[in-house]
Formats: sequence, structure tokens, C-alpha cells
Amino acid sequence: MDTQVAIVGAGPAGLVLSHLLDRQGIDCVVLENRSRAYVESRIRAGVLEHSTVELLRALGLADRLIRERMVHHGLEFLFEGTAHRIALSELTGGKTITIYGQHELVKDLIRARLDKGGDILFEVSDVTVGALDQSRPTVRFGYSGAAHELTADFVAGCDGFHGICRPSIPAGVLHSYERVYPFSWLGILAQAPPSSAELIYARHERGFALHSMRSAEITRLYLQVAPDETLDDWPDHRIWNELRTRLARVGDWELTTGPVLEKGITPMRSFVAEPMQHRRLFLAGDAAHIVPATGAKGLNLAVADVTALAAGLTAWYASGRTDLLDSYSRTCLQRVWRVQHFSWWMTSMLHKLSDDAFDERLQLSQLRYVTSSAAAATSLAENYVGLPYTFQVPPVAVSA
Ligand code: RFL
Ligand code: PHB
Repeated sequence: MDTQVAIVGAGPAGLVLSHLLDRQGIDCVVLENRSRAYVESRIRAGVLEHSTVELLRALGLADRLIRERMVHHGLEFLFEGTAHRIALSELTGGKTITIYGQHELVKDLIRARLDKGGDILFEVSDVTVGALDQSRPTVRFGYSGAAHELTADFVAGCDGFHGICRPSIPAGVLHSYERVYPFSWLGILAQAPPSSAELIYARHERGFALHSMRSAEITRLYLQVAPDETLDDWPDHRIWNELRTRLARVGDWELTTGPVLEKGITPMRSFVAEPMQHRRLFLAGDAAHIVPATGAKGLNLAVADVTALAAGLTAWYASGRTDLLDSYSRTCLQRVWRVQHFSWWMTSMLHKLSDDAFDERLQLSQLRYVTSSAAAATSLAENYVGLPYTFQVPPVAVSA
């Protein structure tokens, strides 16, 4: 088997990259070790930045998203029993955020790719990448009971944090920067109408809570829990009681409840591997970096990475230019570290970090500041809706 770009991983990074390359007439094959049903039902992100939506729209991939999404113009911070609104759109010249489940987006991206005759191989096994310093690197894998070898000009490692691409890079090349937080998120999806029109980020003395949603009938809720806790420690009634406590506010407000459709626990971690390239292997998305979910940035950052990568590959195939590929890692890491800082900052401001009263006073002071100063609120808002791309975007406008 032979292609131009071998893409490992059919998450948002790999799938968006496959569409960007297709738009440029560049061949690619996507290899995914899970089944299509599994990746299409994996519940994860919900918040899409303004530029993520604009890119999907320009690629002609946003029809269902535009029909079914929820557009939000603001969010709330809840602390000391009082909610404070951040007017995201007013503070960012009209930008909005979009609520649309990551698994719905993944479904749209897969369907559109297959409809165009694109190659996505699901349930591949034992993927290994090799010959990275040759002009034609190889990806070996098992598929339908047989061993295969795919040769390509480039390999895109879009296989997430636990993938094989990053560990294939020889020892000593990468530097990792990491912070593991002393808490996790327990997330539930509930058959219950949202209790509020907007997202609520709550700082409470018992720990962080987040009210989000997926539709007019489905709520998505999160609780800060201890890192060693399991789902067995959290029967549904305990989850609802804790959410009710942490989301309580002065005045009239009630938490809507309903059957829990899904629950899971996610550790909170910040991680960056530098550089994001080794020879002909380019890392993108969670394969290269992880952010704690408090900033709602991971998927958006994955899309930004592959947009920069597609620009580099487009220039290389069009004219042999190597400058954009050579600067890929440097270009991406600027945004990666901005987003790392924002996500760490949101996490530190909102979670119970310790029993130390000094930490608590600092958090409350910061929350009062961002909810009362126009300058501080604007800084938060422009990061939350997503800063504009500072790099070249390959031509994607729908013209034909
Ligand atoms: P993914 O989505 O992990 O996709 C990687 C794909 O690679 C496959 N894979 C392999 N395939 C072949 N061979 C191998 N050896 C392989 N190993 C792995 C995997 O099966 C998978 O299909 O990475 P990608 O594409 O970089 O996308 C990143 C995002 O998924 C992630 O950053 C977000 O989900 C993070 N995130 C959020 N991001 C946002 O932008 N907004 C949000 O609101 C938001 N909320 C969240 C989140 C993540 C969460 N969890 C569960 C981690 C909320 C939560 C709770
Ligand atoms: C979500 O809706 O899943 C969500 C919203 C905001 C976050 C993280 C996750 O910060």
C-alpha cells in the first residue's frame, strides 16, 4: 500500500487533517485501532471555538453542526453562592462558542470522508511507524487478519495521548513538560433539560462543578473528585446531591435531574512534548499535548495543529517549499503554550487545590477580578472563544 500522507488516528485531529489534505488533492489513508461504532460514541468535548467552526464551515463539513448546535454568547462563574456572567460575544467583537458533542462531529467527519471515497481503516492492530529518516517512511499494521505495510511521504501522528507515534520517536529527541493535578473530573451525561441557558463554572469549597449541555434535552455535568476515586464511589444519587450542593446559588434556581446516560472519570493533566516533529513524523493534537478540560481547548487545539500541518504539506506538494513544514513545531507550540497557560489558569482558579486558606483567598480574589474588571473579563473571553490563528491556513473556502 502506498499513499502521500499516512494518518494514524481517526479522532478530530486525524479526520480534519484528512479533509484538509483532500481539499488540496493530497492522498491520505487514516488508520484507527478502534471500531467506527466506538469512536462515534466516545463522549468527550462539547465546546467548539469560533475559528474551529469557521474552518469546518469553509470545508463544507458543518451543515448538521449549524443545524443542531447551540450557540452561546456568554458563560457564568458561580462562587460564594452568586453567579456572574461573562458576556463573551460583547467582549470579543461578536464571537460565539458552539456547543456540539465531539462524537457528533466525529460522525460527521467520518461520513463525509467515506462519502468522498476516502480511506479510513478501522480496527487496525499493532501499528508501528518506521524508516522516519528515509524519504518514504513506513507504517506497519494488522488488518482483517493480515499484516500490511503502508509507505508514505509523511506520517501524521494523530493518535492521541496514549498512541504509538510519540513513543516511536527515538529517546533523547523529545522534551516533555508535565503537570498532573491532584484531582479528576467525574462527568455525566443526563437525560435532563439544561438547568440554565449557559455554561456554569462553579467554584465551591467542596470542589469544582460544571454545568454544560448537549441539547435542549441533554445535560452534561462534571464534578471535581479525588484522583483515586472510582465510579463505584459515585452512585447516581450521590452525584446529584453533590451537584446540587456545588451549583446552589442564592435565589430561585433548581438543578434539573434525569436518568444518567453515561458516566466517566478523567484525570486532569497538562502535558507538552517538544518538538512536535521528528524527521517525517509530525505529531498533532493530544498525541503532542494535553490540557486540563477546564479551558475547553483540547479539540480546538488539535484542529489548529492540523490546520498548520496541512498548510505546510500543501506548500511542500505544490512547490517543494519546506519552510512551513520546518517551522511547524515552532508555529504550533506558540498556540499550545498560550492554551496551556489559559487551561492551567482556569483550572487553578476554579478547583479546590488544598485546605490552605491562602489558596482560597487568592482564587476568590481572582474570580472577583475577572467578573468585575472589563480588562480582565476581555482577556478571559478572547482566550475562551479562541485567539485567531497566527499561521497560514490552506485555502479551504467552498468555491466549487
Ligand atoms: P483523540 O480524540 O484521542 O483521537 C486519537 C485517535 O487515535 C486512535 N488511536 C490509534 N489509532 C491507531 N493506532 C494506534 N496505536 C492508536 N492509538 C490511539 C484513538 O482510538 C483515537 O480515535 O485525539 P485528537 O484527535 O488529538 O483529539 C483531541 C480531543 O479528543 C481532546 O483534546 C478533547 O476531547 C479534549 N476535551 C475538550 N476539548 C475541547 O476543545 N473542548 C471541550 O469542551 C473539551 N472537553 C475534553 C473535554 C476531553 C475530555 N476527556 C474525556 C478527555 C471533556 C472531557 C471530559
Ligand atoms: C463539555 O460540555 O463537555 C465541556 C464544557 C466546558 C468545558 C469542558 C467540557 O470546560
